[in-house]
Amino acid sequence: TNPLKRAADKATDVLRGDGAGPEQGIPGKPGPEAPPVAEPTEPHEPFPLKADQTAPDTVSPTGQPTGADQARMAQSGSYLTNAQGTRLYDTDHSLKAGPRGPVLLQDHHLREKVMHFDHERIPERVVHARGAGAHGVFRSYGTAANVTKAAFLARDVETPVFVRFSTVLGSRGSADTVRDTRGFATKFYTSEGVFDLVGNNIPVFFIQDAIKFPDVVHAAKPHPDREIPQAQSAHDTFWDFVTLHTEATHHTLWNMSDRGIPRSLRTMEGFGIHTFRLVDADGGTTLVKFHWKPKLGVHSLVWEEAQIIGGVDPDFHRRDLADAIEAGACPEWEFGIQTFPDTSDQTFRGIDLLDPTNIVPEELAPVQPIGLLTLDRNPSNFFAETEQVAFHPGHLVPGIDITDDPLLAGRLFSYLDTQITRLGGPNFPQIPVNRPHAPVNDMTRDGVHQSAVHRGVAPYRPNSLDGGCPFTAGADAGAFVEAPVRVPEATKVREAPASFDDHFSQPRRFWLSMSPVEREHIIGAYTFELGKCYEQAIKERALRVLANIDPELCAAVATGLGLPAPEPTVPLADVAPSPALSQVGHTWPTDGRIIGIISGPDGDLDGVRAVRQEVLDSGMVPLVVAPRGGTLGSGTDAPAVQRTYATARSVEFDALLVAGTPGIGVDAHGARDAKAGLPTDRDGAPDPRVGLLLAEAYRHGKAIGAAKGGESALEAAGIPLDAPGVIAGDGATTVLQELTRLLGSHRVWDRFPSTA
Ligand code: HDE
Repeated sequence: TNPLKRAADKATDVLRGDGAGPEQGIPGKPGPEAPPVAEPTEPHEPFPLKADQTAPDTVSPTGQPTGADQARMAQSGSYLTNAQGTRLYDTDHSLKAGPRGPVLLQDHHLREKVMHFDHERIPERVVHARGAGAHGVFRSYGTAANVTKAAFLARDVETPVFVRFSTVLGSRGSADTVRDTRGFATKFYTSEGVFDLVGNNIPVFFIQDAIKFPDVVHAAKPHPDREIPQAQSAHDTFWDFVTLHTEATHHTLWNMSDRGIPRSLRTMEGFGIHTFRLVDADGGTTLVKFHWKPKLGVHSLVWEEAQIIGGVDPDFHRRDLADAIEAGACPEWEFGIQTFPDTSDQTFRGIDLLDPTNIVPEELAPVQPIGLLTLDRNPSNFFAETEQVAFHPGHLVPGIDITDDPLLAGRLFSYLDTQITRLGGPNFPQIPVNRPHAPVNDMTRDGVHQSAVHRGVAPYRPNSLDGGCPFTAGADAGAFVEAPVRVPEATKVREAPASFDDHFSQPRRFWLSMSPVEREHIIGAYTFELGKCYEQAIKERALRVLANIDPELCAAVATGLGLPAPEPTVPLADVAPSPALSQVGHTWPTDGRIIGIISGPDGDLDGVRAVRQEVLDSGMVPLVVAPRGGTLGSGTDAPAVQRTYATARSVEFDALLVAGTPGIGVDAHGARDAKAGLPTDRDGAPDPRVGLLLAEAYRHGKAIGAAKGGESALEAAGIPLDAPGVIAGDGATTVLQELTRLLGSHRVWDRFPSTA
């Protein structure tokens, strides 16, 4: 069933209960004619509890277990109450001295309701404020069991998870498709406590030392005077910082590549970035880097699409994730590790593993699959779950430990600290989405928002009054014991190691690994972003950085900016490309891809029906686009219309198929036929918005098909029928088969100039 239709039905349900006068809702005082419609029509049982919302083991003052009951308290019973559980007869009118009289100060319900509302907002995250989350399950293959004793990585173990994806720079209400890094944070509710992997979709970071984090974030956030631009890196302070601070070069290059504008959260890779240390049952250690590989492949938008979506559908990624899960197309990622020997120098093939601006190419250390993540349940309350979830790289379990990456060290401090401001105190682990699924028996007590009622009198150790309880465990009973790593004897310094000084060879490897079309996109991104800067000196400095990555890249961007290309200031690194870094040249599953089927009342309606069914059968999503809403044609099997020419925009579709004549729709104001505004010599031309749909899809390298006369719409849009990725045929379903084949490569890459 179509999630959009379900949403519309829900909305209708909500709208149905109108027409009640206030006095009709007073229990015991029903209105003369109508029943009290303000009451729920169907009193229902409390919502079912979620497995991940069980609380620490505590008791309430009445001796009743809390936690489970607390979650139930959220919404239970059939009647509206105040926050103290007292039933209310009216929540729509303030208490007044007569209907036209002054509002009375004694209205305690008004006071409570508005007081709570006044405090509904909490500070947004200082970074990663804009996010979308989902619940899921992680199934371990057991293939890492020889390198880690972590119970959740043993064979065939299933662990509940909550994942939050985010952009970094924008505010909570900013657009999803801006050019930015994406957060990919996973909370594993393991049997040994919570493990958080707080990663990104880019495997390297801007800085090598946590002490630079306030600097990079201040530079990238909106300018402090006017607070613009929102959620953008295309401004002077960002480029000022990243060109002066050249260790940011590698991450910036990834941002300027297609990785900075993912097609979907479901088609992003994820990376733990830092090198972690796994510990096996015998105490043996292995260094690892964590990877998430999406089953659907790694796909991106093109920049024009990203910009259009920012206005047309700022919730594009959030909606896509929720719709896919609701439709049962649950996104999956394989969890993988690159493993390295835990040597004293912490390097692998000359690559410093403690430097978070480095990757280790997969060709040198393959990513070994160790489990599968499936996101299968949307949050039922955004604030309670996605907003209040609190991640922390220090949430570790036995078998997973940290290394001396100086960036990670600062994070271990920062994430706890920030929750105190954001979530209002130290008891955020008791918020349902943060509660461990393992028993909690700690000795922290009290504090703001304490919701546990702890037992016992001796929250200290050693004690005799609580019988010495609780006991500490040894490593053999599942305790987290730090790996006994030797700390080198050294002098205190504020310095980085010399191995952190190479800022250009890894970016050069990335550039050399890109296909021509990906390079073209990178050039376009730098030209756009630097073109938005006002300061000439910053543009010139940026070109000097680019010259040290690659002269061709530098020259192309310089041309776009109208500036001379400088010479490199360091010798160009002699590095081999890593083909695994390119997103182009593979074939991927087409699950969940969106096919727009354009047709009018005089179009190929049999074709529309047949294509719709085939799209559904192959696990993709058909959206019928027609001149008007309702159904296309009449009769019981008339296809329902999901988008009209007024509501459709090309960016939503992965491929378009015109089935017969598209016809003319009503214009955006709903007042007249769109054709009415056209010059008379355009008579007979299709609706101009169909032309825009097709022309944009063509420009963005999308597969386009036409059947049974739909070709004329393509021609009117200036699309050559023999162009790459344009399929014209007599049978709509035959055309669909070709489109599906093309979708396996995500886009028709041959249509981009660099490959022509
Ligand atoms: Fe974060 N980061 N970060 N970060 N980070 C936060 O924590 C911080 C870094 C990442 O969906 C904050 O709860 C410092 C690297 C994600 O809730 C804050 C440093 C990586 C999220 C914070 C870094 C990340 C955050 C803001 C430099 C990739 C969103 C609110 C040492 C491996 C998590 C919060 C979510 C969030 C600090 C660097 C990823 C302020 C000091 C490197 C995915 O604590």
